[in-house]
Amino acid sequence: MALQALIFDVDGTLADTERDGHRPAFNAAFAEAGLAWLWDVPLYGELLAVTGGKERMRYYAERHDPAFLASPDADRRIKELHAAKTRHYQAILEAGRIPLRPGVARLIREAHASGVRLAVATTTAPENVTTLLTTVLAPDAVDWFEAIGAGDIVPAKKPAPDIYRWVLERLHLPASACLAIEDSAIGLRAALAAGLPTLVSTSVYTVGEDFSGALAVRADLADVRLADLELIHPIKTS
Ligand code: XBP
Ligand code: MG
Repeated sequence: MALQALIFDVDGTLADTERDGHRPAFNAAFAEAGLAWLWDVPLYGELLAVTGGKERMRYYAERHDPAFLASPDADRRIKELHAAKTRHYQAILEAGRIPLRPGVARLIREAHASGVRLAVATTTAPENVTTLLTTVLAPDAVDWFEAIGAGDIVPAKKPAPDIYRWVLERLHLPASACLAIEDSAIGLRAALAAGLPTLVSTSVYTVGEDFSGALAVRADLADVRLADLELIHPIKTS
């Protein structure tokens, strides 16, 4: 079975969203809530070891503000902080401040036009995916994707393979017929654990990570055509 579907990671792969999108949105939510938490660029790079915004805040608080977690309403506050962060992040996206990375729009359009199916597997909240796609790709771009696996749809986030497995079930395809496109070692591990051949397009925070097991590693998708993906994909039509 030849290449039937592309499954895209979102943050870092479709767009470099972390440093100038998610990070300032977290900081705006912290300031609004009167918290003295401030995630600078290097600290945020370390915190990316934990996927999922709620999980990342909890991890930070465990190390830097245990008193916050000791409070009986800590879970509710984390949820509220995350909702506020998502609101700030949406505003950043809607202002057009986060462009798609080189080659992304062309590759997605090429796949869509050629009948190669499209899906998304991400740990970010679903509304962040739809806003990104509609603001910087096309107003109807969400409809081009047959499955959007995002956020809390599965409890175990990347590097667990669950979100990729969820997407594969939705597509009714074996992993070997698909290709995942990821930017991080954590995402690559998730995709490989689901059995997916994976191309890495490195991003601001992930350059230099260990991408063992990837089909190929590129600096971006600028020169990556659908035909190139069909060539590197391990399963070919005979
Ligand atoms: C990136 C992530 C997310 C975002 C924040 O996901 O790790 O946690 O940083 O998103 P991916 P939320 O690379 O899988 O797209 O705050 O919405 O959780
Ligand atoms: Mg990513």
